[in-house]
Amino acid sequence: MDDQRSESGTPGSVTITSGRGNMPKIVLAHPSGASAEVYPYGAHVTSWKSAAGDELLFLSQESLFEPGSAMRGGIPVVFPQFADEGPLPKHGLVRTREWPLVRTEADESGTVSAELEILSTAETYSIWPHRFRLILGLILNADSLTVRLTAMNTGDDAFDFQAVLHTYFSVADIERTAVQGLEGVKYIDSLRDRTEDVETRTSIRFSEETDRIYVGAPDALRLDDEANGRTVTITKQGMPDAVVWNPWVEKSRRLSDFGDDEYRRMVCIETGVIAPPRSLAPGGQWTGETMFSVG
Ligand code: TA6
Repeated sequence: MDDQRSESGTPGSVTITSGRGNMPKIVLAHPSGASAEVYPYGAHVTSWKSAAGDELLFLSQESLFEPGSAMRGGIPVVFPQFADEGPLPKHGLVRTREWPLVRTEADESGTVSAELEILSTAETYSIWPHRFRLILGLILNADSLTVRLTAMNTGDDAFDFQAVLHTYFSVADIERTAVQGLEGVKYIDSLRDRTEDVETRTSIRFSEETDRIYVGAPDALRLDDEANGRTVTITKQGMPDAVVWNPWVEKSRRLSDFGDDEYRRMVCIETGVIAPPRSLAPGGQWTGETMFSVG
């Protein structure tokens, strides 16, 4: 059913509490029982729970919650550079900076939404000499979470950017996990000197480290978390590319903020603009969004 109205007609809520590391945390609560949590630090979504109370996102037990470090898990926001594809810090500038909460709404239908915003500063300008404004919008319904990212060029020169929602999903067993929808799609293999190839598998399964950028991926993808008996549908708009990442054994050991065995319980399916980067003219605006739904 598409009707998101709560039985009682009561709206949901948005509240601000103290999160991990004493950082403020925003909690969106839908009348169905579904919820989402986002930290203004990084506009980092750290939790999305279904109406039944099941956590859909992975957050590492070892994640740091401190200024200067990115959180490990949830939905890091990558901008304006993906990974180490340029001279900026890995995954860009905004996952380790504050995004104030600028708007909330909980309407009669039950939908709960919030927007966080970050503006370039003299400090970001000293690292990346461009002026920008980004808005991360969250829209929570009973069965879905939509994450909408808008980038605006508020400066006088055009800039190129990459933008990604680096979503970590929680799965019960990586060896009983499949990603569907990428057959026939060209990919760049980040583990093999960026070699390009075409995905031949209908179902992507995991038995080794995987780190691939799928270029021009279909807008509907599916995550089958078989051991949990759960399927998450990923529907993107304005975000042409997708990344599938699992660090497997060795890389997990190398990541100081990630448990050695945690690769078994997560997979990243990332959505965004990567290859090629997008150009934004002065005054220009780009919006991409991804809806995660659980059946
Ligand atoms: O998107 C995949 C990736 O670029 C991987 O190469 C992997 O290192 C991951 O992101 C996490 O990056 P991080 O900087 O958060 O350790």
